[in-house]
Amino acid sequence: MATFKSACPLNCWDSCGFVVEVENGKIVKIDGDKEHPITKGKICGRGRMLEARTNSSERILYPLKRVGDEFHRISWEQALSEISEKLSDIKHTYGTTAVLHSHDYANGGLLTKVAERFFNCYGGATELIGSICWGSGIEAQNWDFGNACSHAPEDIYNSKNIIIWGRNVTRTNMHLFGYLQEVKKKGAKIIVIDPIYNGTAKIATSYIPIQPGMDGFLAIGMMKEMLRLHIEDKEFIENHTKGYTDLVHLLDSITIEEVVTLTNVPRETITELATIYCDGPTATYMGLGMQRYANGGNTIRLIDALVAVSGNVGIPGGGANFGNTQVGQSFDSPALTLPQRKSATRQFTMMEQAERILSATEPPIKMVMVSCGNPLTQVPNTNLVKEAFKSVETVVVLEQFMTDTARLADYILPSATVFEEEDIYYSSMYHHFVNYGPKLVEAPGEVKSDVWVWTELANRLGFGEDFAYSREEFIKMGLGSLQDQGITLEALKEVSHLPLPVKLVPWFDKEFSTSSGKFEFTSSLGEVKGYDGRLKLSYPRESSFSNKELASKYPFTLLTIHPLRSNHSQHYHLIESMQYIKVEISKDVAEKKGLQSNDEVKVYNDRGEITGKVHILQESSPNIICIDEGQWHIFGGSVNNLTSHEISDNGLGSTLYDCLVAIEKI
Ligand SMILES: Nc1nc2c(c(=O)[nH]1)N[C@H]1C(S)=C(S)[C@@H](COP(=O)(O)OP(=O)(O)OC[C@H]3O[C@@H](n4cnc5c(=O)[nH]c(N)nc54)[C@H](O)[C@@H]3O)O[C@H]1N2
Ligand SMILES: Nc1nc2c(c(=O)[nH]1)N[C@H]1C(S)=C(S)[C@@H](COP(=O)(O)OP(=O)(O)OC[C@H]3O[C@@H](n4cnc5c(=O)[nH]c(N)nc54)[C@H](O)[C@@H]3O)O[C@H]1N2
Ligand code: SF4
Ligand SMILES: [Mo]
Repeated sequence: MATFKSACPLNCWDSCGFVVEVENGKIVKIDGDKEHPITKGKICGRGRMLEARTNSSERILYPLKRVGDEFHRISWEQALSEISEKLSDIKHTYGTTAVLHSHDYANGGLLTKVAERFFNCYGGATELIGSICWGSGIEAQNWDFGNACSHAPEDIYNSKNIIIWGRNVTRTNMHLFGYLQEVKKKGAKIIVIDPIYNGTAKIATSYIPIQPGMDGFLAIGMMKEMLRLHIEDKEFIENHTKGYTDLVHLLDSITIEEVVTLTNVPRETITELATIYCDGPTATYMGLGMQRYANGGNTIRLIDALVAVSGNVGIPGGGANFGNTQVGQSFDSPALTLPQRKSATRQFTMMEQAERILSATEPPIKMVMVSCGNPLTQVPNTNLVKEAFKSVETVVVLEQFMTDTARLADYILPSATVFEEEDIYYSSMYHHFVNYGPKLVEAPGEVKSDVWVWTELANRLGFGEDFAYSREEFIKMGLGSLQDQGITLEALKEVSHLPLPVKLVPWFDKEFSTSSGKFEFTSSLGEVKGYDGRLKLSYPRESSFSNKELASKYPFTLLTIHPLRSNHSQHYHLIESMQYIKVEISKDVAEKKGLQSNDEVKVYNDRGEITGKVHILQESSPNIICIDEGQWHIFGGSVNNLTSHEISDNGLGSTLYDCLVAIEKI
């Protein structure tokens, strides 16, 4: 038996370092790397289960081709030549944008970018923009700060108060939870704002249940109180911001009583929160849940404004921590993706991909290639996604397992897992370390890496010279100028993880990346893009405030949050106890509908329905139903049968949690 350092590839805040045991060419155990400065030897079950994922007897081992309702094993030669012929024919008949590359970010490896290189060299496929995950919030922070940057994890030691705002830390960001436990002992105040009383709320100084989608109003209420009490940071506002008059005008347009009604948060609590914010340093850790609403961009912008008005921008222990895109920006993406090589382009948003597949005419979508994504369970409005994917002549899916998306494919190409190829891993969500993952075992059957597939297709399509590089050469290409600062592949091989040169306290110098160089309450980037750049009073699309008629038919808000033991859809098939739909409901819903634990229920709206077993939430806002996302169709999913594919206010985010439903006992 031998042990090796490796890295978690899963799409997660934490990007953990691993220690992996290998015996007789097989992965036998995965543990945490104690020497990793942030993840310190602790990993979660999803990471440990990558052993089961890798060794699973359910892995797809050979290229498969659909014949009628069945899949037949074919050779790589047949798969690659048929797919490349189709790509070539489509290019000549319809143009390259008749091909859609559908993906998400299921693997945090640098070389997943090689897919983009392939489509750019092909001539430019239809590409997906925006993000179901965090699109609204990232765009919001681009408008306000010019970039979305978080403070380094250890900076939390400088915080007097910590606001966990819509982030399910115990489930999704375990190392932040470790830091919270530590700073709590040293006296830091922790406040959790969330419609559901979650694991983090259990250790909080106070828990504030909020009406879903109404966080922006809470931020407005706090800012109103700051101005009333004259505790705002006048120096920062005066010297480093743009559009403050517009903000004051907005704050004056609503009363504190209205804020109380809209948020369900008592007046005294709002005042107390305002004083806590101004008696900092106060760090705000936003989650992604609260921006998956039609007003999601405006919500994050109002919270950014609150952090700015209270003087918590650019100071140690402060921050409007959402994502940390400066991490990914450290790499030389253009060197890997060659954007200059595409001569045509068309963009669909991730959320609207199904609708656009169905409506596109010039050219129509003739082929969809899926990699690192499972759109049939993860993209909103599953029924529409299914209709769209079924309507396309050729669907090619690069996959490890027979997912809902793979089942709809015409060709399935078997993909390698993290331990079967070398790569480097990072996450633009939280910390700034890049981790090395060596090749530890041979891939089973005829499994190949995605890079190998793109290379073989490129060879057949006549642009093989752009792919005549080894994996190591590709990694070095992506490391770019980082190599001059000592972040080389050789160094990573030796020490397993290295910090990237990012700002540990972003905006410390108060030089913002906006066009004015200031923090922008009124956004010039928003205006350039054709939006009103001012902050607003805005509501979710599906709520009693914005659509009374819909709310009388479907009175409850459905949240479809991330599962504890699975990373999205990636673990359900390996954990038997998870293979059903758990319908969590707030106590008032149970009372109103006469429901008890374990009752069989149907949850539905105009888009679809799902059936499952009731579980009553201990504490939450009223009118809440919660079903974890990611469930496979064979086990009763997907909950995205119920969600909407409409986009958020700033155009780049989803409205997954902006979803009204009804519930009935079966
Ligand atoms: N176990 C596990 N961990 C994961 C993942 C996973 O699938 N499983 N996925 C990873 C990925 S890709 C992501 S994007 C992150 C997401 O990490 P998080 O943002 O922590 O998780 P979410 O499940 O998106 O939702 C977070 C919280 O938002 C709350 N929420 C919903 N609506 C509102 C609202 O209107 N206001 C407020 N204040 N709160 C609201 C929910 O109750 C939930 O507690 O997690 C990562 N980590
Ligand atoms: N209702 C609802 N829907 C959601 C969310 C929600 O909160 N609620 N969350 C959204 C969020 S935050 C996100 S990030 C998305 C995630 O959406 P996805 O990224 O589509 O979700 P995963 O389940 O991680 O599926 C990825 C697939 O990629 C495969 N895969 C893993 N590694 C590789 C690889 O190296 N190569 C290839 N070719 N395939 C690989 C896996 O086997 C898996 O089937 O889901 C979104 N959907
Ligand atoms: S899923 Fe996240 S917390 Fe779990 S091991 Fe991977 S990076 Fe760490
Ligand atoms: Mo995500």
